Amino acid sequence: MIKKDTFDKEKFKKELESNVRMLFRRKLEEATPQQIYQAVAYSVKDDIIDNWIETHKAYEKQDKKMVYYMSMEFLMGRALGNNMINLLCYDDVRETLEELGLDLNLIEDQEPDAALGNGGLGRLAACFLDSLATLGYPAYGCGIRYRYGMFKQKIENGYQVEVPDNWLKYGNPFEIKRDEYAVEVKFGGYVDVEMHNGRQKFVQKGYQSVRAVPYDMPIVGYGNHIVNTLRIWDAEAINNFNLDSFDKGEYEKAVEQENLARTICEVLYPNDNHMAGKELRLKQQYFFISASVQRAIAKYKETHDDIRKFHEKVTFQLNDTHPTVAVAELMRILVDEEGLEWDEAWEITRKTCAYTNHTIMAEALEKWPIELFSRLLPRVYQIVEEINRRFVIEIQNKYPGDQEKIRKMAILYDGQVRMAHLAIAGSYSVNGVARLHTDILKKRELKDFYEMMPEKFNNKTNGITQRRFLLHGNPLLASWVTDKIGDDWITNLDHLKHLKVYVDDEKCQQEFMNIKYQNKVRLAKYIKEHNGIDVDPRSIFDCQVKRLHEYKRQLMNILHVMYLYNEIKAHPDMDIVPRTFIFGAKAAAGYYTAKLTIKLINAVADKINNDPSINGKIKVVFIEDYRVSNAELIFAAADVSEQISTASKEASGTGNMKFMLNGALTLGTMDGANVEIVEEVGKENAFIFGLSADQIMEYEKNGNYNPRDVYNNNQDVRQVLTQLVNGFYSPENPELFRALYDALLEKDTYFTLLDFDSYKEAHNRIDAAYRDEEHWARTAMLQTASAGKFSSDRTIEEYAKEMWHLEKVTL
Ligand code: B1H
Repeated sequence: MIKKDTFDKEKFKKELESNVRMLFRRKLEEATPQQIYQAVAYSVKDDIIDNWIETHKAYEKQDKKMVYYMSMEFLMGRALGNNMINLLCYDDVRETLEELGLDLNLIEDQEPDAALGNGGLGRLAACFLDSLATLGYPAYGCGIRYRYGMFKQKIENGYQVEVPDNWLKYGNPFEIKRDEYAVEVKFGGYVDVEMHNGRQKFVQKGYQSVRAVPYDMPIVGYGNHIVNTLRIWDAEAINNFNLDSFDKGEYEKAVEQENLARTICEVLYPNDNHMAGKELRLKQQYFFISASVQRAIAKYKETHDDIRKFHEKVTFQLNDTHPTVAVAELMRILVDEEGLEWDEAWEITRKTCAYTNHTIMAEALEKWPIELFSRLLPRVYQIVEEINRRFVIEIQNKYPGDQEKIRKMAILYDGQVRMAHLAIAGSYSVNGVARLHTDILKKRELKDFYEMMPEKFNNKTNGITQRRFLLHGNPLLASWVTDKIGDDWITNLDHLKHLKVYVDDEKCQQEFMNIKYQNKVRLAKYIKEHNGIDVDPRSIFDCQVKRLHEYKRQLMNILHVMYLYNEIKAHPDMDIVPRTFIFGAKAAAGYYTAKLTIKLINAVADKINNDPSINGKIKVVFIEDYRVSNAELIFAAADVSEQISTASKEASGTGNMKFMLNGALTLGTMDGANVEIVEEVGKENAFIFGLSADQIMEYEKNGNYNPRDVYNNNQDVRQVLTQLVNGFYSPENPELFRALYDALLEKDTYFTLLDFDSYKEAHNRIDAAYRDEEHWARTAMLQTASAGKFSSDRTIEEYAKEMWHLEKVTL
């Protein structure tokens, strides 16, 4: 790793001591680990501040175009380690702390994850911010400062229990409250028309409002002195109580506004790939979008006088449809407050906004009842109506007399506001997140829109930041790679391809597998501490970590484990390579089937791990509270990466890339970015199975799949299904898993039974392959060597060049 030339150990120690004294009135020796974490974090922040100021000065001076990445979710994880890595002082700080008898790993563990996101969509936003800063692109992340992030998961008696995530309990040393940039956001009331200088003016009256207050978090670029900003908004009550002067009506309104302010940012909705449809969620969306758009316009106007050129300096990237109200809010401000004509405002809006689609799951499609939308956002709704009216005319002009097109494409239809349609109509770009996903959007989900405006559609295959998921998460492999090929890979992941010359080198193979082994020991230790389970680091670590969702098919994985267990019991001498099946997953709090699947995994784990007769041939581990920080340990230790979604359902996946980067072999369907992973590494170096997206979509269209046919013809499937309802894994309640059984036999929406045999056969191939140590080592190394494409640096360069047209800042 490039060393920072300016690091002064003694100065750092003094700072640390002084921070502990200032913050906690203690000496370093007396400080708790949490207090030491805070003190280190403040020292690191001190290192960041000047660069942060300079970066923003440079942006202003060079007047470059800026992207605002609008997202309801930023799954940042921990900041301290990442910031030190990007400041190039990680090793120096580690050594300095060692001299003081302190262990940096333990100090890092004091920091709560900033879990302001659910899963892939939120983590993608975090990786993008890292890449934007590292590449030197002017960017803001805009989001919500949830009081409570993603819930903490406890496993009690095998069941998931949700515990509030009070991540701000000890304060957040990296954030800065920017009260000076607070703005007002209005909800409800009605719209009045007033005449101003002979022009109609639409005024919202009788509303409730809150004060949106931004908190800024630094986003440090890698070794380039650039510090961008993640701006997350908190809500405060707008009026200070002054009881004497309030009449009854005002008093009630004040109380209501206080409540509104308290509730808006209270908690992240914990649904991945699912629309909650709650009024409070829409309030959250409008809250942070109105605040962000108001600030973006105010900032633009500080240094520019022609609002008609707004889109030349600003672009809004909408992270799925959740921030789509930005289209209407920008129109509202341009028309009502800046006094532009509709057509001018619409042209600016369409040139400012761009929309990324992240899913084709029907239950995730955002539609708001017009009743709710118009009551909460009366003026914004009028604007949506006008956008819709004009859009429908456009459709009619293109397809005269075709009522069907209007039915399918209108923004307002059937009493609902269809947010994806608003996003497409109001954007200059619509992109999917992997090639297959974008193709499905064009051919099926958004076919009508693609035919009407093909020029808007494009693909941007997702990526991940190697700074967190290799350099920080897997220091052993990171320094091995650097030893072999130099450290250019840290900012140019394509360089990993230079590892290919080593894949047949026996010594390198051994080194590579030895590092993998040490990472497995590290994870085994974590598992022992957290689960009390002994796992053998020489067994195959077979991992599936991601949100729990039926389409991701954790159920298929555990059914296969149940099958394997039956086989071992039936053939005690069966020769199989010992395997540790590792799961990590949170289920949305209200998702019954998902929660029952967690209980099943834990029930299977209990039985198998405690059956001495199988000699530890297989073990099952459910890692509690899967999150960014423990994910880093899992990716580094994995041999096999389970990416087994029903083909066509996983838009991209990004965990697949993190595993690949760390040398795990993919066991997967031809879904999402798996397709491109296989393309990079070669089909012979992955374990691919199952129906293709086309085959699945054919079955869905024709409705001609009957899971009972599989049940009737497949003895293994019959046996494991029966074990769901005969008490084999739940003697105290034999019917416990009935709902899973019924779902599989009645519909099997996600083709679990139909793919089961092919999945089983792929597992057999893994068993066989692992026995050839040399070949496995070669293949594992090849994963890392072929992962170059999957850097979020590559993704962001594509967004910046092909869509946003950003220029890099120079410092
Ligand atoms: C993804 C979501 C998502 N797609 C609704 N859609 C949400 C939808 O709270 N909600 O309402 C939250 C999340 N998340 C994921 O995005 C895809 O499933 C992954 O395949 C993809 O890799 C990731 C990033 O593009």
